[in-house]
Amino acid sequence: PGTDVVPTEQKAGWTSFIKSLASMTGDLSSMTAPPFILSPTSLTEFPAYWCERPELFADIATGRTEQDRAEKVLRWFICTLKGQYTTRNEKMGSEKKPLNPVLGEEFFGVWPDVGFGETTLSVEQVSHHPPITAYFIQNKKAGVTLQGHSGQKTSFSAGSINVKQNGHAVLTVAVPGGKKENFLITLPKLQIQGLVWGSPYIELTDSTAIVSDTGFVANIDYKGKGWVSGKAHSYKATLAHNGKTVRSYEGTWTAIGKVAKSDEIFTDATVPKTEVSVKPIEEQNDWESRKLWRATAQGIRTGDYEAASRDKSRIEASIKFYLIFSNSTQNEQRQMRKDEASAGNQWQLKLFQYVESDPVYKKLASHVKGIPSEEDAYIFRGNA
Ligand code: CLR
Repeated sequence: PGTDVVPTEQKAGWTSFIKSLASMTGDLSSMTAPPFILSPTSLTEFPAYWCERPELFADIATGRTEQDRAEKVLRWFICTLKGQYTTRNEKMGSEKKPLNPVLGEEFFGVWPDVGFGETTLSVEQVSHHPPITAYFIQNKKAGVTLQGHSGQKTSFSAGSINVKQNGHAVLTVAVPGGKKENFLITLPKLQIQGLVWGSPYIELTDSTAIVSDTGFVANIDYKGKGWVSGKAHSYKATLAHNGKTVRSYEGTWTAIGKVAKSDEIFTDATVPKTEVSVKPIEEQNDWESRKLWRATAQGIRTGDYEAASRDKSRIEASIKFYLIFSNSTQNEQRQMRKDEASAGNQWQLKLFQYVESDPVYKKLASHVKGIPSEEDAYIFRGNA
C-alpha cells in the first residue's frame, strides 16, 4: 500500500482516467491522461535502454566459446531490465505516460568509445496505428548488433494495466573465423501496478527466452512480491544446451543475481549506467524526437499543460497533412484525401526495410513455447 500522490485538483481526472481504462481496447497511447502523469519523453527514446551498459554489450564478443557468449548475452540482457522498467520511477517518481511518437519520428544516439568501441543507436517510428518502434544498435569494433522492433497491446484487469509486448529483437555477434551467431530475444509481459495511488510502477511477469543458433537456450522467469513471500523484481534463469540445463541463476534484476547454489555474482544491476549522448537540438533534423517535441516537452516540464497540449495538437495535425501530401502524385493525393487511412500504406520507411517474415526468428522460434512460428521485422538499411 502506498500513499496517494495525485494532486488535489487532478483527483477527479485521475479517477475518471482509471475508470476509462476498463473499457480500453488494446492501444493506450492515444488515451488522454491527467497532466501529472505525462512524461516529456517520446517512446522513440526507449530503445536506448538496451545499451546503457555498453561495456556488457561489447563484452559479448570477447566470449571464447559458444556457451561463454550465450552466457554473456544473458548477463547483458538481464542488466538492461532495470533501465528499461524502473528508470521513470527513479527519475520522475513514478511510471509515466510517454509521448506517443508520430510516424517517421527518429531518434539517434551514441555511446562514445571508451576503450571497447563506439556504439550507435538509430530509431524510427515505423507505424502509428498500431504504434511500432524499430531500432538498430551497433558496436562496429566489437562486431555486435541488436536489431528489433517493439509495440504494445494493453488490457486492464484487477486494478492494473497488463502490457503484452509485440515484436522481438535479434542480437548478432561476429565470431572468429568470419562467422556470425544470432540470438533471438523475446520480450517480457508487464504489469503496471500502483494505479489507485497515482504512483504506477512496473512488475515483470511470465517468462522470456533467448535462443541462439548454436543450440543454447536461456529461459528467464519473472516474479514479483507474492502475497506470502518473495522479493519484488525477482528472476530465475536457466541456460540449456540442446535441452540439457548447463547453469542456473537467480536473484533480482534491479540488484544482484547469482549463479544458483553458489556465491558467484552473475548480474549486478547496481553498476552505474551510461546514458546515451544525443546531438544538440540545433543540429538535429526536424523529425528527431527531441527537436520535434521540444515545445510539448517544455510545457510538460514547466507545468504549462495548455501550451503542451496546443503544441501536441499542432504536431499531430501537421503530420497528418504531411502523410497525405508527401511522396505522391496529384491523383494519388486526391485519392488519399478521400481515404486518409491509406496514407499509412504509402509511407516510405527511412531507415528500415519491412520484411514479412524474419528469417532468424523463423529459424529459432520453435525453441520457445507459446510463440508464433513466424513474425515480421524491420531490417536496418542504414542512414540513407
Ligand atoms: C517500450 C519498450 C521498452 C520497454 C518499455 C518500458 C515501459 C513501457 C513501454 C515499453 C511501453 C509503454 C508503456 C511503458 C510503461 C507505461 C507505458 C507500457 C514496453 C503506457 C503506454 C502508459 C501507461 C499510462 C499509465 C502510467 C497511467 O523497451
